[in-house]
Amino acid sequence: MKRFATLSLVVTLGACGGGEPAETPQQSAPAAAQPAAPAGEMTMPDWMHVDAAARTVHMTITAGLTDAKNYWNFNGGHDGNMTITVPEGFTVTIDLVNKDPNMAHSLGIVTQTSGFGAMPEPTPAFDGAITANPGSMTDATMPGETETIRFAAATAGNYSMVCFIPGHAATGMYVHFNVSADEKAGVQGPS
Ligand SMILES: [Cu+2]
Repeated sequence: MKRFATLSLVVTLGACGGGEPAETPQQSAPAAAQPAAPAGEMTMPDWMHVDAAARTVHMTITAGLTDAKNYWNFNGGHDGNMTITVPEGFTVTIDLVNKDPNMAHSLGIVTQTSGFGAMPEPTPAFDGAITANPGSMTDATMPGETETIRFAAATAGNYSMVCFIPGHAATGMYVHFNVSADEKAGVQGPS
């Protein structure tokens, strides 16, 4: 089912005073430095479940869980301010739920960890680690839909979870995704 939402644009009009000095023209700011990956203690949020005996991880990732970045976030994480860690060799199942009222999203795990362009290469780091039609505004995971992917986190290392809808990762729709060689699992950052 498609849902439609009305966007209200609130425009604040400044007073048109006659005698005020003109504002100094803004220089174009240099590109913001990539924020460091969060370093705090790992926690196990209720959206992530690890079965050590079965060597599986299940997580529910909601695009637009909060309104941060105009809903362009994964469980509220964006701009690399969250790190999800899974143990190497475990089978990872991710349910991508799209709660953004307006916009398609997608999810994939890639080797790139920063500096995303407008259209990230939709090549997953692990077989199966990407949702269908990930760059399509009309055929990716649409508002109200859920899509499930499953893959083996085969090789330890630092990866990213990104959205491939044009402009989303560049705007900040990515979080860190690490595969731990020493069986660690959990989340750092807002969760
Ligand atoms: Cu997106």
